[in-house]
Amino acid sequence: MRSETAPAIRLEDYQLPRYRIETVFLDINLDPTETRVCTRMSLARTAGTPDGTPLELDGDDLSLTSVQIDGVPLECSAYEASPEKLTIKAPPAAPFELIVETVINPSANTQLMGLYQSSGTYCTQCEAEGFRRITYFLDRPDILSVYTTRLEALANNCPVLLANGNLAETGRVEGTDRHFAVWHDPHPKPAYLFALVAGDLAKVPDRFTTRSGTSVELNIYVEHGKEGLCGWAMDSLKRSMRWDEETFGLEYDLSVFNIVAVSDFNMGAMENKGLNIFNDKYVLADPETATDQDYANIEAVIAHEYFHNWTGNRITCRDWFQLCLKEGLTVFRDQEFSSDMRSRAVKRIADVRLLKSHQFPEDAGPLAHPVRPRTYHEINNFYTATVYEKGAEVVRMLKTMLGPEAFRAGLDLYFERHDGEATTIEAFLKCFEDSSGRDLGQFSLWYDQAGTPVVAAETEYDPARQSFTLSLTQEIPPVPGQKTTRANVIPLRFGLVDPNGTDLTPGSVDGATVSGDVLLFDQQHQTVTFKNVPVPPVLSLQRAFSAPVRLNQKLSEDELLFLARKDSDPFNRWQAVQTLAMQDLVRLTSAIRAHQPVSPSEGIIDVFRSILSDGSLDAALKAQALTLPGEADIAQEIGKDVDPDAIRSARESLRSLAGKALSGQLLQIIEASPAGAYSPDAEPAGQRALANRALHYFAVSDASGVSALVADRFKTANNMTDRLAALTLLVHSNLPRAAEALAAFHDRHQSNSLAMDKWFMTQATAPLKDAAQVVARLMDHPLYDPSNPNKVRALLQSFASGNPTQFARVDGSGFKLVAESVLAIDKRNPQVASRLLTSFRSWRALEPQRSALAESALLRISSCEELSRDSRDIVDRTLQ
Ligand code: 0A1
Ligand code: ZN
Repeated sequence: MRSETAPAIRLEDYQLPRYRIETVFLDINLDPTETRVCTRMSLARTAGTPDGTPLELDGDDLSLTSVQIDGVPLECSAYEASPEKLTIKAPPAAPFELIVETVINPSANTQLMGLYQSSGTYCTQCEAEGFRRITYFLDRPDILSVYTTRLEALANNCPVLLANGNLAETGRVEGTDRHFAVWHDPHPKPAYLFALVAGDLAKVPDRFTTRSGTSVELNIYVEHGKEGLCGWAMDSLKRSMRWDEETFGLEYDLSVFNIVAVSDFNMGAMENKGLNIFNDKYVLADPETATDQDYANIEAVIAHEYFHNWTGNRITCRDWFQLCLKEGLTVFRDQEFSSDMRSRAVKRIADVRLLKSHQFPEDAGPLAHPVRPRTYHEINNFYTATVYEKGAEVVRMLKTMLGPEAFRAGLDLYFERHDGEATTIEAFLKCFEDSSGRDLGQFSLWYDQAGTPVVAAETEYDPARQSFTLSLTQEIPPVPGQKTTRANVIPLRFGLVDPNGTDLTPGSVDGATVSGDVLLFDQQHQTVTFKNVPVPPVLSLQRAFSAPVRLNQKLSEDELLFLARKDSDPFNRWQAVQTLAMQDLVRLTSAIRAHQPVSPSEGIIDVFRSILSDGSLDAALKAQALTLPGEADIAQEIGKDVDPDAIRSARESLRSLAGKALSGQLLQIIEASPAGAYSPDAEPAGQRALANRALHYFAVSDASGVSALVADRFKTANNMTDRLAALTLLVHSNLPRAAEALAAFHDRHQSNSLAMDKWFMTQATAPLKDAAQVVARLMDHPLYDPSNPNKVRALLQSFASGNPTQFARVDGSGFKLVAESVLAIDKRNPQVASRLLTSFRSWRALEPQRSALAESALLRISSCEELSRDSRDIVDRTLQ
């Protein structure tokens, strides 16, 4: 464990590698405590490397057994070895072969980086810097090598032996009870894409024929007995493969594509070449144990990892600062895929909700960083909402600005020009410049400036001139370490909506470039005049959330009510409802804090009523429109001196008003919820979402028999979506049958670890005053396992980030519980600990009493001398 603050790595210090590794032959002899790794690599100096330049290979917690060059063991004086580094002092001038042997202990690897065991199965995680925990190597993404991997293990324990690429050979090791497999991957790749899996797993096979006629073997490997849970993942994989061919002309490039599901995994999944390794949560599903949201997540994550084959693997990152090159682009691609599979508007709303609830607070707090950071201490802490989600928004803006054809031409050029390379954001943007003839210099600021731009918009209609004027101002709020900022180029989709709800077509526009419905706002202040506008319109701005900015548009309540009913852009209809609700929630929160009587406004209830009875809207969209902004979103809107209890009371008062006022309509919807066999398709999922949203409001109405209705829905549910929705309502509203339902859920699902994660999470997110004690007690539950990241996320992470009133309790017990857990987990798994620690990131926005309590919890963590590099980095930045 390294307790010191790691040195800063800076983008400006990037240097080309001094050596390259052309081929790698790995011979891995698997054993739980003593795995022997023999690595044979062909090395050559890169042009310009002077004679005698030492070769410095990265390691992490390694133990060296031998080292040879061109078949000759090295004298001790010719090299230096430590667990973190192997230096060959004076390597030969001509290309040479280096053989390095290390011994590692997978069963003791609790960090889940490098080679580890999950339920007895050997597996690896090498991104970002895990390969150096297997062997000494130039562990950086711009070293691209062709890998051959020989795996050897006990034949009985590990009948399945997998690595990247195509299978080349298998056999018994004569005179032993061991067997081996050799895999060859012809595509040069960085070490972070290396993977192996060995164990006793069941195989679910299928095939896919590419559009050029190659038949690809597809396999999903899971624990025995779980074969029946892979159907949706396999179907999603085949749809992803077809979609990438049809949408981007990209075909798969090996004869086999393997997916392995493991239960212990730090993140969602990993795109290792030809051998994707998944957190089993993103593979396994059936109606009994998975919700509609789980099905949608599986579809998206399977697609995401598959799409990385081109955006990430064939073209990779030159260095880790360029992480968004593969992640932003791949998230954009998976979002597009899901939009095509489902409703585009509903998907957009869900993505924007995620962006606003995760990325906006990150960008507004101490952990803010640009989409392409310029410096880091620990790269594992940069797998963030900013790199992923804002990174995807930047790619989407590029498409919005250039238009679909020029965007596609730029991407085609990117694949043509950079296939087989490790490259940069500059090279990516250059492809779009070259294909479109546009200058993207100003656009590139989106990659380099942190903070969410705030756009203020004011309008004025001049009836005499029949002109409509829009005044725009942009500003980036202060971000730690960012001294100056420049104006971004912000593509704003818009519509001038006439009183009938029809978009007007203005005669001409002064003051901005407008093409179609996209206006480019690229100065600090800009005044745009639309001419020949016959009637005063209502401006619908930032349609489809065309740029990741906060919009301050002065719309009256009447104008918002109008857009909520009439806007032709479904996203902005939803947005208008959210804005109306948010304004009311902020007003109610301050009334509650000032001990004034609260009375939610009736306007929003009328909107809900008309949305519910609008036959042109699909159920999923109605469900989204009826979902009030979350407590954390309201906190963010308020910005400072935040009191989570007041926010919750405000939200509950609005919910209760809606529940009472609309109870008749709500009950009808609940009763019309889909019956019969479950299907995960978007349409019935949308109906379930609406019915459960209706139940959520109905539960706080005055109607009689409410709690019996919820309890009955729990009992009679034929799928996990409805069962979990009812359970959550019972527990979170502390209804009479809550304990009974929790016990029933436990008994029904105790043998299914993923379903039990929902049971832990439901209790951890209950806004009840004993939640911290309940969480502490559940940490001793026999099914809770602190070494399983999914369990930590289900219990502790969901408490810290999904239960704002109880995490930030005025007695400090919530902060204390999480801080102590961070310290305990940090010893075992720094990545999981540091992620949990990020839940403190908005502590300065809390009211003084709570923020003081949060600060002392953070100081307690900071004072620990044994802190991992990951947690040290987060705690230092959070406190700065
Ligand atoms: N590249 C993966 C995410 C990932 C990142 C890091 C990991 O370990 C530290 C694991 C997975 C993706 O984008 O899906
Ligand atoms: Zn990714």
